[in-house]
Parts: sequence; C-alpha cells; structure tokens
Amino acid sequence: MHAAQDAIEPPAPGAPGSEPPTVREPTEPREPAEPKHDQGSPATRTPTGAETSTGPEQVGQQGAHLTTAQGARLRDTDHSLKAGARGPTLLQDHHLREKIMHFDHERIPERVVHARGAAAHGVFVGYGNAESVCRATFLGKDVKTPVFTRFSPVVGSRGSADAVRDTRGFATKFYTDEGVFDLVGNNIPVFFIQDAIKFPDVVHAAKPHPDREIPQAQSAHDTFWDFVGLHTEASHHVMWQMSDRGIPRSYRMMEGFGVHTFRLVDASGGTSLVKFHWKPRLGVHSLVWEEAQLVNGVDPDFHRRDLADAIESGAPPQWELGIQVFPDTPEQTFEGIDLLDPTKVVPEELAPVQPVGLMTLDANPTNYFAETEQVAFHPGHLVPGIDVTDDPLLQGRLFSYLDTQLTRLGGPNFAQIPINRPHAPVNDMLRDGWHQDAVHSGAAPYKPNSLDGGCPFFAGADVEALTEVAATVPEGHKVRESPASYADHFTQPRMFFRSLSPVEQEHTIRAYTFELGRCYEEAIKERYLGVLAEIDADLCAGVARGLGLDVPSRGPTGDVGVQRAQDMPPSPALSQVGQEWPVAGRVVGIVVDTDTDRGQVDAVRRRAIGDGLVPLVIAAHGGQVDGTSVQRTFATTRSVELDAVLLASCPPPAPDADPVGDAGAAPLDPRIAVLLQEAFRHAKPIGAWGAGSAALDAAGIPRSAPGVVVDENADTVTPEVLALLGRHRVWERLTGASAS
Ligand code: HDD
Repeated sequence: MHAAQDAIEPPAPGAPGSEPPTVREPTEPREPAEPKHDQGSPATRTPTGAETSTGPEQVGQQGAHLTTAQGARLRDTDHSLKAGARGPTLLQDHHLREKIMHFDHERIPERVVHARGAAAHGVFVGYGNAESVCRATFLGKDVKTPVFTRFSPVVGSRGSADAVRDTRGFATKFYTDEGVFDLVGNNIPVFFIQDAIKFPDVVHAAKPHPDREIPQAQSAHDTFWDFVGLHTEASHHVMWQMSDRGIPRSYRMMEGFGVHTFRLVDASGGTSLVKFHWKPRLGVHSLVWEEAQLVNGVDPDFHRRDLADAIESGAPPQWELGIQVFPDTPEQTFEGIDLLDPTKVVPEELAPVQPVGLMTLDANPTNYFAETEQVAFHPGHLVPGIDVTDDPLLQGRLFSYLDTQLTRLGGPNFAQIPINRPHAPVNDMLRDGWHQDAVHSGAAPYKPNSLDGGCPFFAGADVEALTEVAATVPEGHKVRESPASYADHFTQPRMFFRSLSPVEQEHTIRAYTFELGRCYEEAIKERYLGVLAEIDADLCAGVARGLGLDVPSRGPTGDVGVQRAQDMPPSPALSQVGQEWPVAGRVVGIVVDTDTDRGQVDAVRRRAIGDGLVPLVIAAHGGQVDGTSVQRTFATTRSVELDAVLLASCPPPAPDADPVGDAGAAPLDPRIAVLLQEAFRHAKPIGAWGAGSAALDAAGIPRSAPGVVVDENADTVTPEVLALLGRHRVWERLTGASAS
C-alpha cells in the first residue's frame, strides 16, 4: 500500500456520525399517504433549507380561497363562461384561458439520459479524517452538510419501470458552506467509453430503435450489442451490467462510485489523486432475474416506492463516503493501472476504501417536479480542495451538464430554482435571462468597477474554488487519439468475472445469453461471442451453448489494436455473496387465517419491528382477522415485495377456486401457493409453524430444503429466518439448472 493511502484513519467506533440513528417503529403501509407537513402555509426557505429572499417557494393547497395566478379570488372552476348554458364559450374567460394555458405547458423535456429517477434529502456528516489530503470544509469532523441525492436508471424514459437491467445513476448535491459540490456518479465504477465524444453514440445505441421506439428501458437489442461489440472498451461496464449489479434490490442497497479519478488539494496545496465510493450500510444486494421481471409488471415503481417507504417508516438509508487515495505522480497510474482511464477500477485489495463521512437520507421530497425533476447536477460543481483530472470522459462532461440544463430547465438561471440554490452566499455577476428570479441591485455587474464601491471582492487563495492546480500538461502535438494504455479492454472484465462466486457467474452467463438471444442479427451475436472468448473461456462457452452457436476460436474483431487480456488476481470485494448484513428496512410477509394464534403473530411482529423490519400481515381479506390488522390481501400482494415469508396458517382456497397441490395435502389458496413457489425459487427464507407447515406441503416446497425453517412455535422459527435474511438470500438454493 502506498503512503498516501495511510494518510487518513477510519473513524473510531462510536465516533459521531458512525452510528445509524435509532430506527423508529415502521408505520404500517397506508393508501393514500397522510398529507405532508408542509402543505400548509408558505415557507421562506427552499426545500433544502436555504433562505430565500424572493418570497414563498413552497405553496400549498390549503389557502382559504382558490385564486387565479394573479391572486384574484374565484367562485367556480368547473364551468367555463358561456353565452347561455348550452351556448359557445366566451374568449373573455380569463380563468379558463389561464388554466388551460398553464396545463398545456406543464411538461419540460425529460433528461436525455437518467430520465426516470427518485430522490431524497438528507445530511452528510464528515469524520474529519480526510483533512490531511483534502481541505474541503464539509469533510471536517462533525461538519453537517445538507444533501439531496437522486438515483436513476439510465436508458428508460420517465414513465419506464424501475427494475430493468441497467446502470443506475447515484448523484449527490452537497450544499456546503463553500458552495455546491456535486458528486455525479453511478452504481458501476467504470464507464462504457473512454472519451466523451462517444457519449452520443453509446446513448443512441442503447436507446430504443429509432423506427418503432422499442425496446424501452433495456439493452437487450441489436443496436446496443452492435455498439458494444464494435467498441470493446465497453466490455468491462457491460460485464457489470450483465452481473447481478445490473438489477439492484433497492437504491438503499447499491454502492455508488464517482468513476473518474479526481484530484484532492490539502491545506498547504499538496495534491493526491482519488476515487470516490459510496458504501451502503445495508450491503450490496440484487434482485434475481425472474423477480425483476415480475417486479416490473407488479410494481413498476418498486425502487422509488422502496426508498420513500423506508424513509417514511423510520429506516433512513445510510452510505459511507469513502476514498481510495493515490499519489499524484506525473504518470497518474497506480500499480500499472491508468487512473485517467474510466474503464478501469483499482481493486480495493490494492488501495483500500477509507471512509471519510456518513450520508443519511431521511426526508422525502415534498414535490417531485420541483425537486427531483428540476435538480440540476454537474460534475464541475466543485468546492475548494476538490479538482478534476484530465480524464477525457470527465472533461467532456464538464461541458455537457451545463449545456443540457439550458434546454431542460429553460434558460441559464437554473441555479436559482429552489432545489439548486447554494446555501453559501451567492454574489455572481450573471444577469438577466429567462426566468431571472433575483432583483439585482447595484449599477456595475463587472470588475473592476468604481461605481459599486469595487464590490464584489476576490477571495484569498486559501478559500478559492476551481483552483488551477499546477499539474503538468504533457507537451506534444494536437492529436485525436487515445494513449496506448487505453487499449487494454479485457484484463479487468476477466478479473471481474473471475472474482464472482459460482452462482453470480451463472447469473451473468444467463444475462448475456438472454440479451444476445434477443438480438436478431447473427453477426452481432457471433461478434460478441468473440469478445467473451477473450474475457473467459467458460463464460463464452456458457453463452454460446445458450445461443446455440459455436464457440469462436478467435478473439474480438471490433476495435483495432486492442491488447490481449492479462490475468489479474481476483478481487473478492466485487462479490455480493458470503457476508452478513443488517436487516433493517426488509419486508417480511406473515400469512394468517382465522385459525392463527394471534399471540404468536403479535410476538413475531414486535420482534420484526424491534429489528427495524417491516412486517406485513397477509390474509384472505382486508380489515382484521380475529383482531389482527391486515396490511395485504391475497389479491394485493405478490412475493416480489417480500424478502422473507412466514406461514402462520394454511389458508384454504375460496369455495369457488380450483384446488392446488398434491392430492392428500391440505387445500391451499392458489395465490399463496404461487407466492410460496416464487419466494422459494428466488431463494428467500421461508418459515412455518403450526398449521403453516401444511402450506409448504401443499405448495410442493420440501420442508428439508435450505432456508426453509419449520417448527411448532414462532419463537424458534422467527429468529432463524431473520438470521437467514442477514445473508440476503439462501444462496444454496440458487445453484443448478432450476436457478432463477
Ligand atoms: Fe452523465 C445525467 C452520471 C457520463 C451527459 N449522468 C447524468 C446523471 C448521472 C450521470 C447520475 C443524472 C443526474 C441527475 O440525477 O439529474 N454520466 C454519469 C457518469 C458518467 C457520465 C457516472 C461517466 C463516468 N454523462 C456522461 C458523459 C456525458 C454525460 C460522457 C456527455 C458527454 N449526463 C449527461 C447529460 C445528463 C446526464 C446529458 C442528462 C441530464 C443531465 O445531464 O442533467 O448532460
């Protein structure tokens, strides 16, 4: 390990910010949600708590009178002004014209990528241990900074589904005392391309086909695989996407990565290179493929709902911000890895991720459009102590994010939209333009001036942002080419695949097989098999078998001059299997009926709530069953919203339903049979006691299977099931041909 990595210490256990807040009892699901606290009187602060000088930003529905936009009171909003009850509508009806005009313009262009998103407010608390490498004050010990984080699939449009196979955005706005810092990352630490000039190309390839605009929100189509087969620098990113990382269980259970290498500057001007990581307290977990497909039908808003419910129920998700620190050498490499190449990771085993602060997301947005839709991130929003590097992907992004907001948010004043307003004082010399909210005083928005007393003044070198670090710019001719080190496209995907557990490898093989299997062009499939052959022979053989094609004998034929794959040691940190994680915020279904022992169910619920879980009682009908409140009925629940199932009964089918299960087994409601079979296939822990055990037999689930816990009493079953939940899934069930 290099000395630069030793520079900071992880926080001591018990240090401020290192403990999760106490989890309150989760609220029971309810529809519709209670009115939000701020649908009342106008506030004088922005949604993130910044003071506003331009009047009320949060306007509720509960004023005494309905008015026009001009404040004129209205007596009717249901009838237009007409010449007689059956006569034509009169142009003079201002309310009609204003109402329709405004409605006609309610939509703004969706983001060209990351159109669909979900976001939350929170706070970041610095541990104070990064001060030796970075002078940004928000990393200081116990410094609290408001944040707003938006998560987003990349490809789908605003109305698409959440659980698609895709990369996820992970963008955080820190409203620091020194100005806004945006960390605009993804849940995958590498990117498709090495140079921003290719971004329009990769997005055109990934988006739906231009003729029929299908498929929506997925990469399983010809243009995507055509592009990535011909641009093999994408191989590493594609490998992550085809792995379980491409279908996260929850935004709360995703890592985040700044992707690029950034430059940190310390108080005396010393610099280091750094990669940013977000580590979720709940661990990194994924859906299984069949589950993801069901989710997209059953609950297309699965991730959005999960984030909002967890926050509302008092289980706010948390992530530690971590950094990998590298010496700022002229070569800008570490252990032979080019730090300016955004298709490469530095394995954590070579450069440990050192935690420098904790983010807690504890408040849902009040208004989706005002906050989640209008938030404008930018990798160039930097504070003193954090600087960019020459990574050509990052350099291009510095242009794109400013530019896109002009169209999306309708002009150059988007920094004045409440969600985007800095908490640090703003004293720019930018003036006028569409949607100018400020009423600037003064006569001389230029410098130097003598008319406004010379104001505003310049900052000292110790607090200025956007510092020009005296990094050496390599001399040479102007060229359109990449450095030789960018030609290694296969070493790291090989390392990634070989770092996965067998069950994760199997999922990855199936994902490639499915996606390529959805392509029509044989040549595209064959070309990509060539890429896989270069990465790993078993991977290639598995996919070729599924496609019914020959294993190619040659490597890729796409990019010219690409290097052969080298062997790197595997990085165990890349696997999601084999660790224990907190279970807070997980959902446990409890199936009850009139024969259920209510005392036992109450005890299970108390235990689950005590551990921060969300127990859902499931019964044949809503309301109450023998005094126990029901949260889901057999008609309104599906297995995919549950992380584990507990059976306190074997509810029989409705009188008019067809019987299911083996002859001789107790009759079971077919919807519960399906729920159990899915939960079993998706390797979820299942527990049963008393009459509940008979439901297992009726659904054809072996009592002796791994992760199936059966006993006479809930007291013994529940702790075992919750312990299994800590491993996320019963991985043993996910091997073999029947695995999902
Ligand atoms: Fe980007 C949005 C992340 C490369 C151009 N990007 C966007 C968002 C995230 C990322 C999380 C959504 C932000 C939000 O929630 O509003 N993008 C990345 C990462 C990249 C990356 C991690 C590579 C490491 N992006 C990238 C390149 C370009 C863009 C190379 C263009 C040259 N990205 C955009 C954009 C978007 C955007 C078109 C769409 C909406 C927006 O910016 O505000 O400008």
